[in-house]
Amino acid sequence: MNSSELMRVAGAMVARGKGILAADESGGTIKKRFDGIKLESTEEHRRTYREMLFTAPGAAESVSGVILYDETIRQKTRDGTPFPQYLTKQGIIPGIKVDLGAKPLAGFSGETITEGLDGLRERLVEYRGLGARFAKWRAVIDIAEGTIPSAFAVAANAHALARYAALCQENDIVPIVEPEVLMDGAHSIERCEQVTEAVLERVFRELFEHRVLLEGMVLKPNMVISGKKAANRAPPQAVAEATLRVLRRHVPPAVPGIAFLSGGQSPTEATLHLSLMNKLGPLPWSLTFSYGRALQDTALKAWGGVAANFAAGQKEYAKRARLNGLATTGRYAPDMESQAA
Ligand code: 5MM
Repeated sequence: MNSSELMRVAGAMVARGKGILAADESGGTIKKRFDGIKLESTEEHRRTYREMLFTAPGAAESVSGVILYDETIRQKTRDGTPFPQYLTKQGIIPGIKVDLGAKPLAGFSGETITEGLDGLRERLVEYRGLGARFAKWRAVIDIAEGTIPSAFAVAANAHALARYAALCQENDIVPIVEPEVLMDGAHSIERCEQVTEAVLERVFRELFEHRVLLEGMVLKPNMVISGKKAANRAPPQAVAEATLRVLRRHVPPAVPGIAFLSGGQSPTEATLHLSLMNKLGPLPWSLTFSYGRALQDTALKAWGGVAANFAAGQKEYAKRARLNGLATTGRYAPDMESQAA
């Protein structure tokens, strides 16, 4: 394990003013996104869409890294440059999703365990050869009435996350550790806070026991937020304060950065929350974004699968990247939304 290389890459992933694009939608998820714009999910359409994002003029100023999917890391720009090489030339670090998805956890109805540890060492070696310098593994924790999440499901997922992280570091790949507490449902912000605390406590215990180098990883958590269907959703300032309270209690300062997922928040909500948190600094870690939907939704709609709208899609994506870049320093304000891209 090359600790100084891991620390250097982790630091670059969470560099001031920049964040990460999550473009690692698996086959089923990208199909769902394309269904929304009535576009067939063919390999060429997926390639074109990713090329639109990766080559967007100006985006590299606010994007430190991109999470790719197994298919995408092997694809090329239309002039034949492999995506990882193209990104690297722009100063953007290529990463790869290595989990194989959340599957039903036997014996625990309604809960999942993320799979993908078998053969992971060998896959990491291959991905590094293809240019990946960081990886991502997402554990999914749902909140529901009664006993969900169970302590067992939280522990099993935390254990898998830590095994993944240790394997990544063994192969000189920075692990993004993503324990996502879902915002589906009608739960309160208080319930989300309680569950997120329990999850992060367990995740860091497992990371410690698996001897993971905290300085060479990035945490990708949910924000502490009301469920989407909650009657009285907590306002942005309460989200920022509750999220920071939990992170301060459970994330050691040795971790260089925290890159949030957006989890179903609207693009503007996700940007505002990030900015408000950064305004509450100084913080012991860099606080940035690793958004999928919140960075892509407006770009996907502007493009709509139409060749003539390629530049319009790029403009929307670059705009969201820039506004989120500002949010990493607490300098975003909602009235910037109406300003030109
Ligand atoms: C881009 O979506 C990622 C892959 O999801 P699937 O495995 O379901 O296809 C997802 O893991 C993503 O990286 C994070 O959840 C962040 O995305 P959001 O949209 O929540 O910001």
